[in-house]
Amino acid sequence: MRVPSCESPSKDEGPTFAASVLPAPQFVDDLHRSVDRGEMDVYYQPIWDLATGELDAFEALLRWRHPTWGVIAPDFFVPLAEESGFIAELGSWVLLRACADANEWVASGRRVSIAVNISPRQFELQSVERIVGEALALTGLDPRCLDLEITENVAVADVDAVAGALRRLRELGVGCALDDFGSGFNGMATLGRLPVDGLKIDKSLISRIHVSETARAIYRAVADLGHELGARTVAEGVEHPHQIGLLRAMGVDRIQGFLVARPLPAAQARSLVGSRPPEGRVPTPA
Ligand SMILES: [Ca+2]
Repeated sequence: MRVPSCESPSKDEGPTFAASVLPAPQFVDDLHRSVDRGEMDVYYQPIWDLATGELDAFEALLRWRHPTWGVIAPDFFVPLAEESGFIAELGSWVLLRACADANEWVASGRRVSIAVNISPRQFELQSVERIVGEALALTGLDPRCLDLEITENVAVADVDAVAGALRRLRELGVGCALDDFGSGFNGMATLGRLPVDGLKIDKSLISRIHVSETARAIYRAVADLGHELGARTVAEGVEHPHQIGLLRAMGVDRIQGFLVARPLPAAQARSLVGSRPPEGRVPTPA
């Protein structure tokens, strides 16, 4: 099995392992033991409100510190976990951990939401409604502080069953955002069938908005679509200062990206709760 050269998803820990050939079975075995061995960690990438400049939420992102290969990006190991079914255990673990951390931050006095990615495979393998309910009950987190991020690929599962589960969770106050919107071809259809209240616009659409009128027009159309549907929009992958003013002019609600904040360990994320982004790198309050 060829392991792609990859770097930490936050780019803040340097390169991980170089392109190599690993024995797949051993690698998957390692993955299955990673949680018990304490090698998995959850990092939190801030999401800022574009109008107020204040911290609004964190997206929980997995890190795997392999004892031999170093930090391995989720882009590589999550597909393996989905293939083997381990994603059910891993997904439950992340959800519980993220809810516990978020509840601690909320208890400190300031409301902040936590966004947790749910794999389409999880809907096939387990009751997402049940594990969300268990995580909320075990941690005491206010359901209104939890957002689930799902991708359009969720349509490979029974989309009506998924929609039903999400509606019931929504009645509890749990939010749901369609992730990486604009990266595929079926997003529009999925958007119409699922009760989403958030739209995360894929980072592939933002990269040229500060240099191309065409790119801006496409981005504006996607953001307008989200607003027409009553969804809060999040710009993913904000990495250029000139993008912020353009996003504000388009009425985008929130921003996430290396320009404003990289994924942080839990302790650093906690210290950010209630703060504003560093001066000069952030939109000033509208
Ligand atoms: Ca996501």
